[in-house]
Amino acid sequence: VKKTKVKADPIVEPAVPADTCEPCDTLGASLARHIRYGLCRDDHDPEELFTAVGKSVKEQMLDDWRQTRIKDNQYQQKQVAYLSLEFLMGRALGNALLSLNLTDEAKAVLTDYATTLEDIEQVEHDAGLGNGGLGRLAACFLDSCASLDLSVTGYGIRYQYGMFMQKIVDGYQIEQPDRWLRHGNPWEVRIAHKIVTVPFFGHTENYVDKHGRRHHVWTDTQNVLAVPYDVPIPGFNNGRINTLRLWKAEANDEFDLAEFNEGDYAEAVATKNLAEQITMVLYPNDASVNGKELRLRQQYFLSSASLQDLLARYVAHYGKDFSQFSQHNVLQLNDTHPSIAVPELMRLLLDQYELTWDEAWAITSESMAYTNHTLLPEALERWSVPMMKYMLPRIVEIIFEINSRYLEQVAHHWPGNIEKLTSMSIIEEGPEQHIRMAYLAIVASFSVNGVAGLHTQLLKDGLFSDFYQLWPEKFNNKTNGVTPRRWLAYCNPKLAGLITRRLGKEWITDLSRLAALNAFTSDKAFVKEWAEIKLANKQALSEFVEQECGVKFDPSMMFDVQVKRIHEYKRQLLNILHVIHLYRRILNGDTEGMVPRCVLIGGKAAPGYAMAKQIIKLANSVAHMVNSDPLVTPYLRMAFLPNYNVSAMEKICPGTDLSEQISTAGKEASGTGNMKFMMNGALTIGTLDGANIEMLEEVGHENFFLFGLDAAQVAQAKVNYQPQHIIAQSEALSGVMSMLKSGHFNLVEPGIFDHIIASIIDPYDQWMTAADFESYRIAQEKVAQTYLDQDTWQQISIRNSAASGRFSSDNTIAGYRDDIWMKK
Ligand code: HBZ
Repeated sequence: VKKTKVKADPIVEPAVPADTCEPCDTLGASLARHIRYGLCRDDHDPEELFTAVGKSVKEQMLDDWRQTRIKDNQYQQKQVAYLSLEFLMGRALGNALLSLNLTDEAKAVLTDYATTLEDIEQVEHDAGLGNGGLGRLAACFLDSCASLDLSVTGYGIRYQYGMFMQKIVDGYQIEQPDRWLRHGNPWEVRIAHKIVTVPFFGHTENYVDKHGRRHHVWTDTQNVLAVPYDVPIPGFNNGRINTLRLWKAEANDEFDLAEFNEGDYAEAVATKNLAEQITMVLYPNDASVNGKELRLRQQYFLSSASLQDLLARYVAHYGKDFSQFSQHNVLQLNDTHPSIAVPELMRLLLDQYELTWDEAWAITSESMAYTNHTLLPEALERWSVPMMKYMLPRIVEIIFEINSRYLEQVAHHWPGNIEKLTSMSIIEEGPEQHIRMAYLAIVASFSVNGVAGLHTQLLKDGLFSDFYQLWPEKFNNKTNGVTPRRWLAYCNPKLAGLITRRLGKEWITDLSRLAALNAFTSDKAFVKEWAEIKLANKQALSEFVEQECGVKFDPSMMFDVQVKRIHEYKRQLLNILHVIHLYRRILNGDTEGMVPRCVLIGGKAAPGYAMAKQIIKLANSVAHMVNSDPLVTPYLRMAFLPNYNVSAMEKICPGTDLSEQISTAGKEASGTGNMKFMMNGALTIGTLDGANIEMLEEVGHENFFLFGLDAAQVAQAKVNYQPQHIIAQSEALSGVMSMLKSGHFNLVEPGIFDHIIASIIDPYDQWMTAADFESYRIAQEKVAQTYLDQDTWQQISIRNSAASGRFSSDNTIAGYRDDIWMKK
C-alpha cells in the first residue's frame, strides 16, 4: 500500500464561528427554522416533520458534542474504542430528549404543529444495525459509557439495509428489505475530512534495505474509501456527547480510471457498486457463522478503517512515538467479528509506521480486549486461509507469524506435547486450512471475558480451558446489563414516575437504589398503584397486539411473553408445547384452577435456518386453532408478533406479567431481555442458564419460577437420553405429542411439522426439550396458582424490580472500566 502521509490534526481545534456566533436556538426556534427553511414547502408528511424534529434535537447537542471531542483529543482519560459489527440502536428521539432533559419542552413545542411527541416518535424508523442481544448490548453500553462520563467511541458499519423486516404470510416468515435510510437520517453527520482508504486483494513483496531491514509491501491493491458517519450518543444529563462512528464504503475514483479511459464510462461507474456492496447489508445470522467472502470484507473494512482513524488521532497528539499508545488506548472487540483488527494493527504499526515486530506486538497485545458471547460451536468463526490469502495477503502473513511465535510459548508450557500444538494452533489443519478467530483474539488480548458467571465458567472449563491454563490472568467475567434509561425511565413512564415519587430520581443513574422498593411491598396504596400501572401497560400492549396481529388480548388475563431470536436452544418449542397442553386441558374440560392467559411469542428466524422457520409456522398454526375456538378463548389466547424489534420491546416489557427465559441450560450465554422484563416488574419462569442464575440469586427462590436440568445435568442426561421413554411417562406430554402427530394444527398441510416432531423424539436432541417438559409444566402450574393471589403476585413483581439494580449496564460498564480499560 502506498504510504500516505498521515495528516496531523490540530491538537486544539481552531476557533470557528461556533465560538463567536450566537449559541444555537431553542428547540422551538430551531424546529421552526427547519420547517420553514429546511423543507422548502408548507405541506409536509410525518416523515419530514420527524426529520425536522430530529435535526433540531441534534442541534441542541452540537456544542456539547464539539466540547467533548476537543476534551477527548487531549487524552485526559484513556480512549476506548468499542469495535462491533452490530449496534442495534432502535429509535433515537425519545432517548435523546430524555438524556438532554428536553422531553417536556418538545411536548410543548409540538402542540404548535397540531401533533404530539408520541406520534412523532412512532414515525422514526428503528436503526436495526444488529441481530439481537450482541448488537443491543453494544447500544446499551454506549448509553452507559456516555452517562458514566467515559470517553468511548463506538465503531461500526453504516449498513444501507439493517436487520430484515419480518412479515408473516400464511403463518410463514417472509423477509423484506429494511430501507431505514429511505427518508434520510437526521442524526448522522458525514465527516468527509476523516475518510480513510482500505486495501483489498493485490499481493505482497518484500525486500531488504541497505541497513539490512526487511520491508513488506502490499501492492497492486484495490482500495475502497471508508467514509465516517458520526452519530451523537448523549450521556444522561451530564453534557457529554460521545460518538458512534459508522463507516460507509464508497468507491475510490482510481478504481474507475482504467475503464473510464477506455471510454466505457457507464461500466466504470457501475464498478462503484462492487466497493459499495461492502456496507450494503447486515448479515442476519445470530448464532451461526456466515462464511461468505463479503462478510470477511465487512470485518476487515470496519477494523482497518477504525484503526487508521485511531492511529491518526493518536499521532496528531503524540506524534509517532507509539510507546504510550496502550497507556492511552484500548480496543474492546465485540466477539470475534472485528478480531481481524489484531493483524491489522500489527500491519499498520509494522508497514506504515515502521515499528519492529516486538514493539508492534507489545502495543497490540496491551491494547486488545475480547468479549466472547457464545459457546455454540456453530457460531465460532473460522476463515478459510486460501480465501483470506486472496483477499488480504499481507494479513495472512502476519497471522502466520503471530501463530509461530505463540506456538513457541505453547511448546514451552507443554514440552513435547504435539497434540497441544495442533489443538491450540490459530491455524486449523485439514483439507483446507482455517484461521480460528477466537484463538487469534485470545492470543492477542490482555483480557478475555464472558458475559455471565456461568458462561465465563464454562469458557474456562471447556471451550478455552487450554488457554485458561496458559494465561489464567486474562480471563474475567462481566455479566451483561441493560440501560435503565431506555428500559425503564423511557419505556415505562408510569412506573418510572411512581418510583421517582417514592425514591427520588437518583435510581436513573444508580439502579441499586431500586432495592428500596422492597420497603413498599406492605404499603397497600403503593401495591395498588403498582398493579394499576401494570394494568394500564397491559391495556396499551393489548392494543399493540391487536393492531399488529389482529388478536384480542384481554388485560384481565395473564400476559405470558417470550420475545427473542428464534433458535432451537432458546426453546420457543417448549413454550408452544405448553400452550398445546393448556389447549388440550380446556378441550377436555379440565379448567379447574386454570388462570386465563394470553401467550405472546415474537422473534425473527435467520433466513437460512429451516427449523426456526418451522417453529414460527407452528406458533402461528397453534395460535390460529386456539383463537378460533370460542370455548377456548376465555382461558387461552395466543399471538405471534411479526417483526419483533427494539421499539416493539419498548411496548412489550412494561405490559408483561410473565417472562419466559427457558433455554437449555448452558446454551444462553447471558440473555438481556430477561433483565428488561425483570426491571419492569415481570416475574420470570426460567432455567439455570446465563444471567438467569444471577437474577435468581438477587431476587430469591420464592420470587422466581425455576425449572429444568442445570448445565451439569444436561451434560449427564445426554449420555443415555431416551425422549420416547420420557414422553411415555408423562400423560401431559404424550397427549401433546399425539395431538401434534394427529395433524390437528395442520389439517390442510399434512406433514409440515414432521421435522419438529422428529426433533423432540430424537435421542440426539441437543436441546433436551422432552427432558424439561414436566418440570416446566409444573412450574407453570405454580405460576398460575401464584397469579390467582394478586396481592402476592404484585408483591413479587415489586421485589423483582427492586432486585434488578445489579443488571444496569452502568454497573457492567463500571466493571469493564475498572477491571479492563483502566487496569494499568
Ligand atoms: O449475545 C447473544 C447471546 O446469545 C446472549 O446470550 C447474550 O446475552 C448477548 C449479549 O452478550 N449473542 C448474539 O446476539 N449473537 C449474535 O447476534 C451473533 C451475530 C453474528 C454472528 C454470530 C452471533 O455471526
